[in-house]
Amino acid sequence: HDIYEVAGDAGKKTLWVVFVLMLIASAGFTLMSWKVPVSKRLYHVITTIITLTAALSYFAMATGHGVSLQKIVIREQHDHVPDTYETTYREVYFARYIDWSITTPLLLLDLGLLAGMSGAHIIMAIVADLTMVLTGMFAAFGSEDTAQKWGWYTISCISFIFVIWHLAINGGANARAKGEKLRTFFVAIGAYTLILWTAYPIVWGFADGSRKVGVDAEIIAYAILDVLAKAVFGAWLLVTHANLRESDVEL
Ligand code: RET
Repeated sequence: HDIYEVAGDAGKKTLWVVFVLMLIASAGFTLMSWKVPVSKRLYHVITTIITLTAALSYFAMATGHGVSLQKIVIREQHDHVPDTYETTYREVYFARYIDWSITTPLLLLDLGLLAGMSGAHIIMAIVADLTMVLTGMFAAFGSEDTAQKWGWYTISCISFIFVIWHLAINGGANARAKGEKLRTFFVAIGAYTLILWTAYPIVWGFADGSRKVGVDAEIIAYAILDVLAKAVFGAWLLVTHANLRESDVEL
């Protein structure tokens, strides 16, 4: 009578739906790239890699890869039978962290190029971002309510704050220098990104963290966030880029 927290039908269907949506987005971004000269395709390429990577990650999760059944906690049973224990297992979808370690740096690259940040500043934001994702993965593999688990979570959140702070301060200053139109767009898509990205550690806290939310709800919450943060973000960026000369990247 161990307890298993695993995906049900709703979760599994959701994984397949997002796989298809990410493929459609990738195809759409590729078609859009063919409408502009090669020299203007950098955002298209970056953004297509983002949704393609997500498609691979969702294919993995939908087919049962990239997920491990993690032993979370062992409790003594209080049914007057001595020495009997109940173990709780929960699925940890570690494919997400592999996905995020590729896609979140590329999202930051999109935003960094848009703002006109220097290579060095973009790399600093990306290193903090990778620290956030990898320490978040260690948190996910911790046992229930340990200092280890929440310690990693705290380190991940601090890294996240550094990413945001860096993008807002350095990115904001550079975007301002590129004129009013670009600054307005950077602030809008930056705020959109900030709100969505902030939802991830909140979902994590209720799902992987305190396990108040089941695996299906976790899958659905991340699915909505992933579609908004990757596919909708990408569409918005590419459509705006087509009509905003200041966003052109000189390499
Ligand atoms: C974790 C848990 C530990 C604390 C923090 C997290 C932040 C995750 C973020 C993920 C963003 C993902 C995106 C994916 C694809 O579009 C690892 C959940 C701070 C910010 C944008």
